Amino acid sequence: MRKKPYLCTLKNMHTMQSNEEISILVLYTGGTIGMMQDPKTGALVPFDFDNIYTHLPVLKNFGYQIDFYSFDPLIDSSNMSPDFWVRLATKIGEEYEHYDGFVVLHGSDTMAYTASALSFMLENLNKPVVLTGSQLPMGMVRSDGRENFLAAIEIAAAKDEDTSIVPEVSIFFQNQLLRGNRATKFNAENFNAFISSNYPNLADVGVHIKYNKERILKPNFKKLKVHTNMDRNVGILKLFPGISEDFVRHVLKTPHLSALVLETFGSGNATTAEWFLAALKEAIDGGLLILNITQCKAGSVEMGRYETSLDMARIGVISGHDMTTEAAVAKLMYLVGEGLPKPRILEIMQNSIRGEMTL
Ligand code: ASN
Repeated sequence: MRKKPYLCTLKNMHTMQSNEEISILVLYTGGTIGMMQDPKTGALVPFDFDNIYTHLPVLKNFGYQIDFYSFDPLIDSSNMSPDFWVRLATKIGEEYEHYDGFVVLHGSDTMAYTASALSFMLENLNKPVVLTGSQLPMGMVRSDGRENFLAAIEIAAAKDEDTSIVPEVSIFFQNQLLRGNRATKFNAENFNAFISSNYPNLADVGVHIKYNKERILKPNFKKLKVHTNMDRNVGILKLFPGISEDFVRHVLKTPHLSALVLETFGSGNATTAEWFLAALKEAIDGGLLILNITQCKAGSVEMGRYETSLDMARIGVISGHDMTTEAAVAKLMYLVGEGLPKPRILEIMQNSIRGEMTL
């Protein structure tokens, strides 16, 4: 689709014409997938993109036009930030018309946050944006990075006739393609590091790539709109038995706090202590948005099911339904950043706008 040189371009002249017409942009942000051991300290540090190319000459065999763009500096994804998301979304926006699909190489630690953020920032996305990474550096013999990267490329390039099969933000990790804003990193060691408990896989990869087409978002063929005003004043408060009034009140009084994800127990339950409800009510009356998200990895908030969530609903805490914490944070950053009036934000929070919740 495009022929603009980047860091390097791989092309196999011996493959089918149709493959050669497909172009993929790989955006490299850092993370374990492209790391190597620092000879002095022994710690894992990011390396130049050229090293990935050295480890994956097989990329040529796809026959696609594959271009690479490296961010500078490359980062461990623990250093990911809304500023970086803006750079990433802006780059995808700038290159959108030139490519058929995008693969984002990203550290796994905060990949679900980035995938969620991109899903909201890229409105009317009609092309694949596949995030992938690895648990072991690509340079290691047993690395999972190689398979993850190659499958992500194939998925980003996959089309039915002229239409991308997965025109949404997704995460590919160890044989599974997950909706980006439904995924969570749940395992720090296993290659199978991500789950999407509340939404089925978009595809399963074995001998064949089996797309779950019914569950993949349909393209709307509208023009891409990139939103870059992510509000930074969003917080998370995780409840635990014994949480103190002082602590809760300090969090709620954080200067400029605009929205808070309250991580509750089970189906959205919390202590019924008077001080707790009074503190939340004061904050809500003062303009704070409080969203109820369960600490459980699967299932949904159901406010009013138990007495321990009834009062929260009454004072104006809103239900996050079955959204992940990552999606909740990103959605709040996006909606508050858009400068929408509070009633409109509350309304949108009760609707799924990018497939992020089941209603
Ligand atoms: N710390 C790494 C990162 O998120 C972990 C990984 O990629 N597996 O960048």
